[in-house]
Amino acid sequence: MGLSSAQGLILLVTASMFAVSLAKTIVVGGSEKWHFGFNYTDWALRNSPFFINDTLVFKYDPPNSTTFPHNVYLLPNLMSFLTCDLRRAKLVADVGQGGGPKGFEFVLRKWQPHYFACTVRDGFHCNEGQMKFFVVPLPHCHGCHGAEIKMGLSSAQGLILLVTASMFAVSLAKTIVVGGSEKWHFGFNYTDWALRNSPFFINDTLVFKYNPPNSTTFPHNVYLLPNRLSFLTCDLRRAKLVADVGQGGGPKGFEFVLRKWQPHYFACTVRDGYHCNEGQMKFFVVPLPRCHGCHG
Ligand SMILES: [Cu+2]
Repeated sequence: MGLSSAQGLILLVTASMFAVSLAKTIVVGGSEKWHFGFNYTDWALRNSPFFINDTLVFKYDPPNSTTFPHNVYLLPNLMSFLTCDLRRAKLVADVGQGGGPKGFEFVLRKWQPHYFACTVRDGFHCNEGQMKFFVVPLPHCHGCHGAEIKMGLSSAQGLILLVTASMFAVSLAKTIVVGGSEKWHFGFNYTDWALRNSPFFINDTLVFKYNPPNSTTFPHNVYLLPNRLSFLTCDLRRAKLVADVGQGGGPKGFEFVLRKWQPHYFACTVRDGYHCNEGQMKFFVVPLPRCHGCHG
C-alpha cells in the first residue's frame, strides 16, 4: 500500500508499546463476580470493547457446603455458545481455581472470539444460569479513535497515523455479497456465513441480493435489530428498516456500508420473524477499524 518498511516498523513498535501500556485487568461480572443467574452476555457487551493483552479475572468460591461450584471453559464457536453445547469445550479453570483474593486470570492473547461458559451440571449453569459470554479482543488501534492523544502521542505523530489509517481504510475496503452465491434467501445459515467471512472492516460494503415480490419467490427485506437479545430471539419490535422487499433486486442489489464500530444485527422480518427464526435469515457483524502494525 506504499508504506515503507521503516514506517511499518515505527507503527509496529508504537503499537507494541501502546498494547503493553494500555492492557487492563477486568473482573468478570464486576462486583457480581462469577455466579449463577447473572447476565454475563449483557455484562460483556456493556464492557466492550476488550483488547488483546487485557486480563479477565474469574472469581468464584471453591466447592463448599454453602455455594455451588463453578468453572470456566471455552466453547469452540458461536453455535455451541448459543446452545451451550459442551461437547468440544476446553478447560480454562476448574472448580478450585477461582478462589482467593486473586481469582483466576485469563489473558486475551488472540484476535478471535472467545466463548466462555461454566459447564457445571451439564450446561444448566450455562443455559439457565446465564454463565456465558463472549468477547472479541481487538488489537490496539491508533488513528482510529481519539485515544492516542491521551496516551502521550504527539499530535504530529497522531496526524501521520490518522492519515495513514485513512488511506488504508479507503484502499482496502471490500464489497461482500451477503451469502455469496446463495444471496439472501430463506433457509441458509447466515450466522455461519458471517463468521466464516469475518472479520469485516469499517467501510466494507455488504450487498443484499433478493428478488422483488413476484409469483414464484418469497419476498425478503433487511432490518437492523437493536441488540444481541433481540437478535437471538428474532424480537422485531425495535427493528429498523434497512431495505424493503423491493430494494434487493437488479444486478446491484442493495448496498449497505459498515460505517460504525459496533455490532450490526441484520435480519429479514418477513412473516413476523418466521424468516428470521426458521429461515435463519439473520447474522451479525462487528466491523473492525483497520489496524496496522497489529498483525502480519
Ligand atoms: Cu425473508
